[in-house]
Amino acid sequence: MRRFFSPRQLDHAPLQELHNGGFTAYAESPARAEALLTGIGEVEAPADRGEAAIRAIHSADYLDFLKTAPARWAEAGRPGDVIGYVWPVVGRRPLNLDRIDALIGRYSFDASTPLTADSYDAAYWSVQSALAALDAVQGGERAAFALCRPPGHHAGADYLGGYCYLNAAAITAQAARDAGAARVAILDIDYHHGNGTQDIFWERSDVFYASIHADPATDYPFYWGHADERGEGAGAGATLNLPLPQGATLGAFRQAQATALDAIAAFGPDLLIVSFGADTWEGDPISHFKLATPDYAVLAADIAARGWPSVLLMEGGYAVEALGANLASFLSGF
Ligand code: Q9C
Ligand code: ZN
Repeated sequence: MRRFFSPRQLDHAPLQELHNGGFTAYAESPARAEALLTGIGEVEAPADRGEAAIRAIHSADYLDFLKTAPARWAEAGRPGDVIGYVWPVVGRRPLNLDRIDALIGRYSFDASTPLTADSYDAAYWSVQSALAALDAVQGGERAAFALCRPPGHHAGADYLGGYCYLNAAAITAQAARDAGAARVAILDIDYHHGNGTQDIFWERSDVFYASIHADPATDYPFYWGHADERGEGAGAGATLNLPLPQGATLGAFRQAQATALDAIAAFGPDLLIVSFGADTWEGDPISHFKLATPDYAVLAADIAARGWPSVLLMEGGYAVEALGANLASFLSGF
């Protein structure tokens, strides 16, 4: 299987995040990418396909914010990376925002996702890796993998969060639509709900979003991913959330995935995009499912058995020592 990654994705390296009431070392580290690379050997660097596909998903003002906020932060005399401390209450008007602290509140939803001077560029190349994988599949490959890092599924059209800045899965889905795929499905099997992806396609019937994740009653991102969220308007029924309790093992996860795959089959996609997170692994430091390394091959084989052309994208996974083996297991199953 062709695999894509750009070394420029390593440049993004926030120092710390606000985690459970204190600052801790940033979990979404460049070391993650290095570890994932050990599991897959040689990778291809993606070509530069430009910003148009990104602009098809993310708003112009948000992209401008991502590029200019680090300099504004420095101008304000702040140390370290851009990080928020005030957020608008839902429905509150974003009036003439000028101060950097107001802007980061407007364009983010948590304090675990610092923005650095290198973040946009690294996220841009993470997206380019995804678009290269899409091109490979459109060129006839059965499946292709992109080592997306920073990850993407928590980022919305105009907000960052959950270690995510640009939503590679959403951008790839839209790029596939624009290249002629009539119906695209996204299967999200990261431990966390992909709130950004859900928000982006919430009212659309042409992109089906199915996610298996920790119940938001107990886990981040809390405000999205409940089972009764099914989409609205034209998108009613085109979102499927399958939350699982903490402690879930392969049996429950595999059954939920079969439910998701059946729903996707009923939808009838031309292309499948998989948001793959290895934070479902039993030893993950911030997550609470109990999948074992060989389980990923089983889950991947179940997906592959459906026969859809598939673009596989990396999302989370924070047990650095196990990432290579878990990714290798997943890709071997496919
Ligand atoms: N105390 C991805 O896996 N921090 N993002 C949670 C819990 C944010 C995970 C803090 C977790 C984001 C792509
Ligand atoms: Zn995750």
